[in-house]
Amino acid sequence: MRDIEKEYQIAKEQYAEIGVDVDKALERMNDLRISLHCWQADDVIGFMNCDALSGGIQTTGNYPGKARNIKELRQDLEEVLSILPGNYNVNLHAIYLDTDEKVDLDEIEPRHFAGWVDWARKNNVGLDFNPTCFSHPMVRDGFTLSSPDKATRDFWIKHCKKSRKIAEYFGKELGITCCTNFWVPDGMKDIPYDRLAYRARLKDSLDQIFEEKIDPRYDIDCVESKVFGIGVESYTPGSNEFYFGYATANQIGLTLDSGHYHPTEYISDKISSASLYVPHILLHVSRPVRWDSDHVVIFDDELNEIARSLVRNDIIKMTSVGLDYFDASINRISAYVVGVKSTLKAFLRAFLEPVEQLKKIEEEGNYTDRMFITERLKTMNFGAIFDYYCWKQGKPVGLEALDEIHRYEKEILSKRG
Ligand code: RNT
Ligand code: ZN
Repeated sequence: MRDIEKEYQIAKEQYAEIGVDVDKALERMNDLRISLHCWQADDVIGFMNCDALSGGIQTTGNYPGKARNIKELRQDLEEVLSILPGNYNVNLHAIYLDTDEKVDLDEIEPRHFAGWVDWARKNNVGLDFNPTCFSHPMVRDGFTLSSPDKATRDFWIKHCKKSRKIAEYFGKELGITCCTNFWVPDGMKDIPYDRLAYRARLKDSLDQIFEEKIDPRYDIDCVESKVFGIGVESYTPGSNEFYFGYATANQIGLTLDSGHYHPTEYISDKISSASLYVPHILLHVSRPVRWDSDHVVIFDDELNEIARSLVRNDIIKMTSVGLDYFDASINRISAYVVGVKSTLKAFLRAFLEPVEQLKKIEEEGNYTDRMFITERLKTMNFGAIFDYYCWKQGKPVGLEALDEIHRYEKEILSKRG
């Protein structure tokens, strides 16, 4: 039998030797509120009778057990939340509305999401929101807010405005700020002739969407850039420069998705810059593989660097940590658990650094000690501390979580058609 508490005590002494207070690090884990994306459970399909995902994003795989309706989706999210330690928001897309009414995206109202508010209260989570500007017939030739066609732009402007009102409603009802993310799939497969006109229209549409001021206690709006997508390889109006400029000029939030840049660019090195210019940062923690492929987040170097960026720069408060990936080739509950646990581990590990000491060493130009201590940190036993963190919250530790995932698959997922 493992003695989790004893292992924890040993690791704690190790950390004390390099000047880290482990109990304080664990307390700081409470500052985190991860935004759990609802769309891993059903491969980004939603409940608006859409049969295929479009807009340059794709899921591959047909692992059995995907959530087919709102009941199953909530059941899965509850299962995920039951396995994980920590605090959460659940991140909804507009297509996950809860209603029998036949409404189109430009007609959605808070009442169509009242069921989610009840559910969130019951499950002790906040809610985040996204207008869904894809997988819909009004995406005209691949364009929404930047379309040359005014009727198309107006439809999506209306949808985005309605979305902000739903976000405000979530924030008011739950007393937890709703972070709303605006991402549009607009772009061109081949080389555009006029790069400016689409951007000018996108800017004008956004100006209309954000015209109404909403109390940031309820809703914080963030805009998400992307360098390219499937079918829009040559040009996206909503590039990094476009949205970095837009968010800075208009003082709204900036979303940084780890899969949305050139392969040698990392969002971990963008976070600190953004923190100087925009009021809020929303992370879409994802994992690109060669291109924007939204793989399940794992405990890799970039994830650790992202967490360090927030912790070392002390900017957790101005940041929402959202996950954004969708893998249909493995058990979807496991995909959630691995992604979230990896993220939690990365943050815990970042909290277990002697931050002030290392900053001082660096400023003194003492790069010898900087290298030595940061290398030493890499093999410290933070795993024992993480297990203790899960155990203390009454959550499954290590492979126990996998046993639970297998049980759920056998009893629930395998019975879905
Ligand atoms: C797409 C963007 C966007 C979506 C979600 C579903 O490339 O990352 O955030 O993944 O809105
Ligand atoms: Zn994203």
